[in-house]
Amino acid sequence: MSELIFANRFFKAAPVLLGTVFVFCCLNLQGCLSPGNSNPVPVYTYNITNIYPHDRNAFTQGLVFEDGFLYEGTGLYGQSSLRRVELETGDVLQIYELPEQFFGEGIAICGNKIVQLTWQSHIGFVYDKNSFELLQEFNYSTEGWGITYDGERLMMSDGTSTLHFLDPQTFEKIGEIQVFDSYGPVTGLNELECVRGQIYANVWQTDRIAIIAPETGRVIAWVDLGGLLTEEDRRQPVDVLNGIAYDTGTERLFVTGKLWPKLFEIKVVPPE
Ligand SMILES: [Ca+2]
Repeated sequence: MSELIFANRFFKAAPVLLGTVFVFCCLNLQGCLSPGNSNPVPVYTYNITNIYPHDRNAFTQGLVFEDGFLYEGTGLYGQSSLRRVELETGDVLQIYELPEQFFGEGIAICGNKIVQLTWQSHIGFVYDKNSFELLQEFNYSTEGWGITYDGERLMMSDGTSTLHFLDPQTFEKIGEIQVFDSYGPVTGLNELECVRGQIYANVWQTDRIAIIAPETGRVIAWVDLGGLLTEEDRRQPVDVLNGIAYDTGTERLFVTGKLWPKLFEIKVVPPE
């Protein structure tokens, strides 16, 4: 009988206990995540240094600068491609068109190879950087969005807040980080670029780039790129900001967007 009474009391008390624990956790979580109670993430603005033409038909999903040229991966079924592009003119110097069943996504350059992801096919392609000859395919379990190379690892986004680290030889997964700011996880991570040891990430459907510490996943700054396109630029259909490339030699940073008529060289400006 006493065991029954104990059990009865326990189950009656359990919701109260669980409720107390839940409220306690929420208060603590709020304390951790509230921007007022943690170091606010600085928001950088930008200055435009140069404006270059960009193919209005390029649904930009990947952008890299190497050896004096832009390399661009484009998306959409039946329109996906890998391109070598002349910066100053926007002219497409070389193109490889993906089979129409593939929706091209991010690209990264590792040595003399170019890696290109596809959106939902779970297949990545590896090309010779000069000839664009298809050398190899590899598989991954998630969606493929953005990819970049830090000199040791490939870093890949999948539209969530996770960045996957891949071995550049075997394409096996070797680690991951969760990206967060003072409000919690940052989802929609898209095109990526390694810039001076940090990861720059477009956030899908926003005008913002997250600057991420690769060791922790913490967003150390936001770059607000609102206002890059003029009203005139937007008279024809344009899609979202997507595409970050960095020229390590001259420290130039380039950004563009899907179907944008322009590609911008910018400098990010920290708050005063
Ligand atoms: Ca990039």
